[in-house]
Amino acid sequence: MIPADRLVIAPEVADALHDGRPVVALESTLISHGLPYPQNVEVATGSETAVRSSGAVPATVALHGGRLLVGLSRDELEMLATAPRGSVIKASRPNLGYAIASGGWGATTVAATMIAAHAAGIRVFATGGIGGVHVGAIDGTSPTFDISADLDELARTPVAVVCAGPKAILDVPRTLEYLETRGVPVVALGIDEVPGFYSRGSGIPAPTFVADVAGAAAVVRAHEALGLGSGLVICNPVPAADALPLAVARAAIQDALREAEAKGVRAGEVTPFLLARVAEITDGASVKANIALITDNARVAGLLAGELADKR
Ligand code: PSU
Ligand code: MN
Repeated sequence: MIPADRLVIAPEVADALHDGRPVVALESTLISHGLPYPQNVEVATGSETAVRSSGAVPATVALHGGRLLVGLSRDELEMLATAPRGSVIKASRPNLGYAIASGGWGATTVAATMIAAHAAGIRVFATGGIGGVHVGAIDGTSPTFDISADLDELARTPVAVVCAGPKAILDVPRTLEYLETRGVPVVALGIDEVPGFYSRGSGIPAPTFVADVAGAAAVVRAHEALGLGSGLVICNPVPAADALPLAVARAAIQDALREAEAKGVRAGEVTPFLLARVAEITDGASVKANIALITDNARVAGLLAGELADKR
């Protein structure tokens, strides 16, 4: 358990949790490292608004001053979004202690946000895409072993994570296999394929799927009741109006991956490089899709949290 002096829960969030009202956690790495300013603030506030429109209270998670913050004020959100590049630590489970010890600003990944959400008693969390097994992680001429800590966090922390599927720049089939091995349910919402992040489908059959949010809530409730201890991945496809055709997204990602390989881009630079190249190749359409899916996931997570709170 995280002691109270390391965890600051915003009053509005604490009140909602105390009353058993729905709360949705939101991550902050996509604010500090995922999107450029000012789109990052727009998405962050847009996600909070979407959670509220679904009748739930948003709790954006970050860390500052040696403490995890669950629920940011407007000023704190703005500070995080406008902080000079490199001054905000991208905090995941491995470096969470380091980030807390630094005393400065840290943005939380899916893994770190799950840790904070669970400590605060929040059951539902919305993001864009989860981290996963990177292309070449296990099958390159020189395997990188680059597998996100998000996957093992999902295996050990019971929070339902609403996303648009694993990030499309990842090795999606192996990410799904890894989640299966670690006992993490992957549930597609309103589609029988794993959502393709930028595109609605991926061509990969969903391990399990439900028709609607009520169906997802029933799965989450049963999963929690069994005390399985793991989280769940609830995959909500990007809204049709802003989706990229699967072939377009795939071609852009293939080109970006080839360039990254040729340029020898490595480690933490891989994701930002790929996202930026895909944005250029698709003439900004991928950024539009990314923003739309993040906001819609927040809306759906709000509805899910509402269903769960109703039938406590
Ligand atoms: N998906 C995006 N943009 C992002 C992320 C995911 O479209 O910035 C972030 C999330 O916070 C996720 C993290 O948890 O990237 C995964 O990073 P890594 O692969 O280094 O664990
Ligand atoms: Mn990684």
